[in-house]
Amino acid sequence: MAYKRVLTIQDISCLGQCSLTVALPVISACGIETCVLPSAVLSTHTAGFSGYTFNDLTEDMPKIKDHWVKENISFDALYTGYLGSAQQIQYVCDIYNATVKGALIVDPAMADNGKLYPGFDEAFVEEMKKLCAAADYVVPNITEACFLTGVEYKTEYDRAYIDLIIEKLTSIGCKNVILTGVRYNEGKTGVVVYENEKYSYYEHDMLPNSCHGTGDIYASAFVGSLVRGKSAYESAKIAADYTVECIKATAEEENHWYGAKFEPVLGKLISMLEK
Ligand code: PXL
Repeated sequence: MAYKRVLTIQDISCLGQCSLTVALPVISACGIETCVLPSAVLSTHTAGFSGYTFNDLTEDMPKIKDHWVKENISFDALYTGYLGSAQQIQYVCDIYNATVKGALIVDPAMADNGKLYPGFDEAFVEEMKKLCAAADYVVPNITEACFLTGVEYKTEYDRAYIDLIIEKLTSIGCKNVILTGVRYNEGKTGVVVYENEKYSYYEHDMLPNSCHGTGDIYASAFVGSLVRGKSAYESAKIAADYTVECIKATAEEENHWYGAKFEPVLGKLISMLEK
């Protein structure tokens, strides 16, 4: 396997098992050099903690890009997650155009369970649509897909609803879509992979406990596998199986509410990738 270098742009939540503290170890475990550009530094993530600090690093982005361009630095892929401001989206596009030779993978990390995360608004969603339109792969959950498309958020739905979301995502310019958290059957959940205009679905057991940060674990494992050269469907499946292992590992301890214990099962991810 050729040695690949990925750039990921998302926040550092100092504590919280999300964003860069997940992407860096997970993609590195996939055997890929992982360079990081923090979009913001927070003392914790914003889901369940109060009084967290938030240092927006928007102004660093163009300076970092200029230095990389001067040094002739380039990346094989760019993976974006939680961004710190609407203005960052144009800077991210500039960084992509100036330094990245391969795929753009966008996790429009901004919402879950029918709601935007604190600090995000319609102006951010509008900018995020532009980044998604430029991406080779977008990895939204259903809430994020609804904000991007204007489709009403539902928790009970059928295949026609998911087809409508996919159709609307493609009409705003999304090329390939990995839609997470798609539940058609009791006790099950899964992921829709819409690639080259073809729909596939990977279904697996839905565990009783849910954890914060699983979207970031999922997207990071997807990116690691994709950049290693696996297909989008195989990567979506590996990422789902790995995320299930993380949730199972977390269920063993009741008080671990803020994130998923992805570290003890990194070996399982590596084994899945080697098959
Ligand atoms: O996991 C998504 C995420 C990333 N970064 C920060 C968050 C969240 C979700 O709430 O608050 C800072």
